[in-house]
Amino acid sequence: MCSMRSYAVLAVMCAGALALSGCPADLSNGAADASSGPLEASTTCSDDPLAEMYLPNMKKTGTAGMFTFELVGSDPGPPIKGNNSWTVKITDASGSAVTDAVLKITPWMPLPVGHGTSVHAKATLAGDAYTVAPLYLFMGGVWQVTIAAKAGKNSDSAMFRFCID
Ligand SMILES: [Cu+2]
Repeated sequence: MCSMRSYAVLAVMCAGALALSGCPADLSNGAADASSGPLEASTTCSDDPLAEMYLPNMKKTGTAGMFTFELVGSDPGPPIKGNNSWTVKITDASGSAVTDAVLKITPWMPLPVGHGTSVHAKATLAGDAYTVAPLYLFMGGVWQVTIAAKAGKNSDSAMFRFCID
Protein backbone atom coordinates (compact mmCIF):
# COMPACT_ATOMS: atom_id res chain seq x y z
CA MET A 1 0.00 0.00 0.00
CA CYS A 2 1.37 3.40 -0.90
CA SER A 3 0.63 4.89 2.49
CA MET A 4 2.59 7.59 4.27
CA ARG A 5 4.50 5.12 6.34
CA SER A 6 5.85 3.41 3.23
CA TYR A 7 7.53 6.50 1.85
CA ALA A 8 10.85 5.67 3.44
CA VAL A 9 10.68 2.25 1.82
CA LEU A 10 9.45 3.79 -1.42
CA ALA A 11 12.37 6.23 -1.43
CA VAL A 12 14.82 3.36 -1.18
CA MET A 13 13.04 1.34 -3.86
CA CYS A 14 12.68 4.34 -6.12
CA ALA A 15 16.41 5.01 -5.83
CA GLY A 16 17.01 1.56 -7.24
CA ALA A 17 14.36 1.90 -9.92
CA LEU A 18 15.17 5.47 -10.87
CA ALA A 19 16.66 4.63 -14.24
CA LEU A 20 13.46 3.14 -15.59
CA SER A 21 10.87 5.10 -13.69
CA GLY A 22 9.51 8.51 -13.04
CA CYS A 23 10.42 8.47 -9.38
CA PRO A 24 11.51 11.91 -8.20
CA ALA A 25 15.15 12.14 -7.25
CA ASP A 26 14.28 13.55 -3.85
CA LEU A 27 11.34 12.28 -1.87
CA SER A 28 12.31 13.90 1.40
CA ASN A 29 10.35 17.12 0.89
CA GLY A 30 7.17 15.31 -0.02
CA ALA A 31 7.56 12.90 2.86
CA ALA A 32 7.97 15.79 5.28
CA ASP A 33 4.91 17.61 4.00
CA ALA A 34 2.17 15.23 2.99
CA SER A 35 -0.18 18.02 1.98
CA SER A 36 1.67 19.00 -1.15
CA GLY A 37 3.08 17.54 -4.29
CA PRO A 38 2.55 14.32 -6.14
CA LEU A 39 2.97 12.22 -3.02
CA GLU A 40 -0.49 13.18 -1.87
CA ALA A 41 -2.44 10.08 -2.77
CA SER A 42 -5.12 7.82 -1.54
CA THR A 43 -3.93 5.30 1.00
CA THR A 44 -5.98 2.61 -0.64
CA CYS A 45 -6.63 1.55 -4.19
CA SER A 46 -9.68 -0.58 -3.60
CA ASP A 47 -11.87 2.31 -4.75
CA ASP A 48 -9.82 2.90 -7.90
CA PRO A 49 -12.45 2.92 -10.66
CA LEU A 50 -9.93 1.59 -13.16
CA ALA A 51 -8.80 -1.36 -11.07
CA GLU A 52 -10.20 -4.59 -12.37
CA MET A 53 -11.51 -7.51 -10.41
CA TYR A 54 -9.33 -10.52 -11.07
CA LEU A 55 -11.00 -13.54 -12.59
CA PRO A 56 -9.34 -16.44 -14.40
CA ASN A 57 -9.70 -16.35 -18.20
CA MET A 58 -9.99 -12.57 -18.38
CA LYS A 59 -9.88 -11.54 -22.02
CA LYS A 60 -8.89 -8.24 -23.55
CA THR A 61 -8.82 -7.11 -27.11
CA GLY A 62 -5.49 -5.49 -27.84
CA THR A 63 -5.34 -1.76 -28.44
CA ALA A 64 -4.60 -2.44 -32.11
CA GLY A 65 -7.50 -4.87 -32.37
CA MET A 66 -5.20 -7.53 -33.78
CA PHE A 67 -4.78 -9.98 -30.92
CA THR A 68 -6.86 -11.06 -27.96
CA PHE A 69 -4.96 -11.36 -24.68
CA GLU A 70 -6.33 -13.84 -22.19
CA LEU A 71 -5.06 -13.93 -18.63
CA VAL A 72 -5.75 -17.61 -18.23
CA GLY A 73 -4.66 -17.43 -14.64
CA SER A 74 -2.43 -15.82 -12.06
CA ASP A 75 -0.55 -17.97 -9.58
CA PRO A 76 -1.34 -17.01 -6.92
CA GLY A 77 -4.71 -15.66 -7.95
CA PRO A 78 -5.73 -12.96 -7.42
CA PRO A 79 -2.23 -11.52 -7.86
CA ILE A 80 -0.39 -10.75 -4.63
CA LYS A 81 2.30 -8.39 -3.42
CA GLY A 82 5.49 -10.24 -4.32
CA ASN A 83 6.18 -12.77 -7.04
CA ASN A 84 3.43 -13.92 -9.35
CA SER A 85 3.35 -16.19 -12.36
CA TRP A 86 0.80 -15.48 -15.06
CA THR A 87 -0.41 -17.72 -17.84
CA VAL A 88 -1.26 -15.62 -20.89
CA LYS A 89 -2.80 -16.89 -24.08
CA ILE A 90 -2.75 -14.78 -27.21
CA THR A 91 -5.07 -15.44 -30.10
CA ASP A 92 -5.37 -13.84 -33.50
CA ALA A 93 -8.49 -12.62 -35.29
CA SER A 94 -9.38 -16.15 -36.36
CA GLY A 95 -9.13 -17.43 -32.79
CA SER A 96 -5.91 -19.36 -33.36
CA ALA A 97 -3.27 -19.30 -30.64
CA VAL A 98 -0.29 -17.12 -31.45
CA THR A 99 2.71 -19.15 -30.31
CA ASP A 100 5.56 -17.33 -32.05
CA ALA A 101 5.22 -13.97 -30.35
CA VAL A 102 7.94 -12.06 -28.60
CA LEU A 103 6.43 -10.61 -25.46
CA LYS A 104 7.42 -7.53 -23.54
CA ILE A 105 5.96 -7.32 -20.05
CA THR A 106 5.84 -3.96 -18.33
CA PRO A 107 4.56 -3.75 -14.76
CA TRP A 108 3.92 -0.14 -13.76
CA MET A 109 2.66 1.37 -10.56
CA PRO A 110 1.09 4.70 -11.55
CA LEU A 111 0.58 6.16 -8.08
CA PRO A 112 1.75 8.01 -6.11
CA VAL A 113 4.90 8.75 -8.10
CA GLY A 114 4.92 6.25 -10.94
CA HIS A 115 7.51 3.51 -11.09
CA GLY A 116 8.20 0.15 -12.58
CA THR A 117 10.18 -2.71 -11.21
CA SER A 118 13.78 -3.66 -11.83
CA VAL A 119 12.84 -7.34 -12.09
CA HIS A 120 12.11 -8.33 -15.67
CA ALA A 121 9.41 -10.91 -16.24
CA LYS A 122 10.22 -13.47 -18.90
CA ALA A 123 7.66 -15.07 -21.17
CA THR A 124 8.09 -18.76 -21.93
CA LEU A 125 5.84 -20.70 -24.25
CA ALA A 126 4.09 -23.59 -22.52
CA GLY A 127 1.66 -25.41 -24.77
CA ASP A 128 -0.37 -22.76 -26.57
CA ALA A 129 0.07 -20.13 -23.86
CA TYR A 130 2.92 -18.21 -22.26
CA THR A 131 4.14 -18.40 -18.72
CA VAL A 132 5.06 -14.90 -17.57
CA ALA A 133 7.32 -14.90 -14.53
CA PRO A 134 8.54 -13.62 -12.26
CA LEU A 135 5.95 -10.89 -12.24
CA TYR A 136 7.25 -9.05 -9.21
CA LEU A 137 4.72 -6.59 -7.81
CA PHE A 138 6.69 -5.42 -4.84
CA MET A 139 4.25 -2.98 -3.25
CA GLY A 140 0.60 -2.93 -2.39
CA GLY A 141 -1.47 -0.56 -4.51
CA VAL A 142 -2.57 -0.33 -8.11
CA TRP A 143 -0.36 -2.09 -10.62
CA GLN A 144 -0.96 -2.03 -14.33
CA VAL A 145 0.71 -4.76 -16.33
CA THR A 146 1.10 -4.12 -20.03
CA ILE A 147 1.69 -7.12 -22.24
CA ALA A 148 3.01 -6.27 -25.68
CA ALA A 149 3.25 -9.00 -28.29
CA LYS A 150 5.02 -8.97 -31.63
CA ALA A 151 4.60 -11.85 -34.03
CA GLY A 152 5.95 -11.42 -37.52
CA LYS A 153 4.77 -8.02 -38.65
CA ASN A 154 1.84 -7.97 -36.26
CA SER A 155 2.06 -6.29 -32.89
CA ASP A 156 -0.50 -5.47 -30.26
CA SER A 157 -0.72 -4.90 -26.54
CA ALA A 158 -3.16 -4.99 -23.68
CA MET A 159 -3.09 -3.81 -20.11
CA PHE A 160 -4.39 -5.49 -16.97
CA ARG A 161 -4.83 -3.28 -13.93
CA PHE A 162 -5.24 -4.69 -10.45
CA CYS A 163 -5.32 -3.46 -6.89
CA ILE A 164 -2.78 -5.43 -4.87
CA ASP A 165 -3.33 -5.63 -1.12
CU1 LIG B 1 4.53 1.98 -5.45
